[in-house]
Amino acid sequence: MQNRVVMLADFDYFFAQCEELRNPAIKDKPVVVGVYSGRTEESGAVSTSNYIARKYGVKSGMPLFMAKRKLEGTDAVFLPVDHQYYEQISNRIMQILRSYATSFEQVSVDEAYLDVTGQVQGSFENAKNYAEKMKAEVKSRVGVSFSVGVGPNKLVAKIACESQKPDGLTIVKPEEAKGFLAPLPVNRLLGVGKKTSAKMESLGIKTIADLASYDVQKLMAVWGKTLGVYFHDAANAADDDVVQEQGEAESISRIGTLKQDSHDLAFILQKTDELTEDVANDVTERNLSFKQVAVYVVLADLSSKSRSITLEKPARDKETIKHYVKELLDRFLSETQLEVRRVGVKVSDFSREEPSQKQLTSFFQTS
Ligand code: TTP
Ligand code: CA
Repeated sequence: MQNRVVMLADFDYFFAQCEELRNPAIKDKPVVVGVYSGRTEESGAVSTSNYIARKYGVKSGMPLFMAKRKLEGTDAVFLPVDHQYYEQISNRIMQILRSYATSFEQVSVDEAYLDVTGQVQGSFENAKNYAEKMKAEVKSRVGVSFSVGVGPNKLVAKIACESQKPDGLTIVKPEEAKGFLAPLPVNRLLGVGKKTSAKMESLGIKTIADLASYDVQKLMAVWGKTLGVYFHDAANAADDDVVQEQGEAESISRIGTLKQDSHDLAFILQKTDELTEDVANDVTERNLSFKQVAVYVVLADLSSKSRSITLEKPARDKETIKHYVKELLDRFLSETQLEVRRVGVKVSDFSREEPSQKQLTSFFQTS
């Protein structure tokens, strides 16, 4: 098998960086984003903070009153979380990152894995330039910085990424991977929490190197076959978990308002063609095929209707969407006298070739 080149992108101090983006005036101050529980003005916890605030000892999960105390006498800015806004920014970045990868796996609002083996011809030298280009594009188009780890698999990419933040780029070649992990404490591995690392320590296992050279049969005797083998492989920098999209979107849609209410098919199609362009781009970027095309219409009396059609076989192109949107709208307009105010285009019922391997990472996320 060809050497894989896997990247992890992790956005820097994400919620706080989003706040700086919409209000650059706070950039040079400590910025703390928190969830206010509402009981008193002070109660709640820190979600994240920018790196200036971190210098004063502010940490995620810390009570807000404690963060306030640490930042006393500074011009710190405290803001409530605005998930909707962070998701918008995240979606814009993810869309760009997705276009850099053969397969793409978003793991949270601010983290995604990319398999770029094909794009860089398996070369870690090329991967460096490629990651720099990707970082620069996101910086100039969205204004957000992030850190990247590059490795021969997801496990190494993730730990590489953590080793240099913010705005980091850390590359670990396959032949360096074991040595890179060796001195780190075992709790840097996914799935090794407090309890497990305490147990490992009692067996004399402190570093990943200790774990890598520990007898796998003994690990299996303590943790069972699946976990024992996993710990052994992970410590040896072995991980064949594939990068794949999780929880695929069920539909892709766009909606827009007409410049003026209308019953004219040609006029309405100008708008739906624009919307279809966006929908089709998303479909292509996510490497999907759809079997259902739908239009959504809000009429002048503000009532809304939708009409859909199921195709005989999956399609993936813009012209197919345009064709059926026209047919659906034409039929719909013949059924009503009312003018149209807003229109939407939606495709759904997706299919895609996907490997169906049970993943260890999902095993940990659910346990
Ligand atoms: P992280 O990636 O852990 O942290 P970060 O992006 O703020 O900082 P960095 O990656 O530069 O170290 O988490 C991503 C977002 O998730 C973070 O911006 C806010 C949110 N979050 C919480 O709401 N509570 C938490 O306890 C943590 C750790 C994160
Ligand atoms: Ca982050």
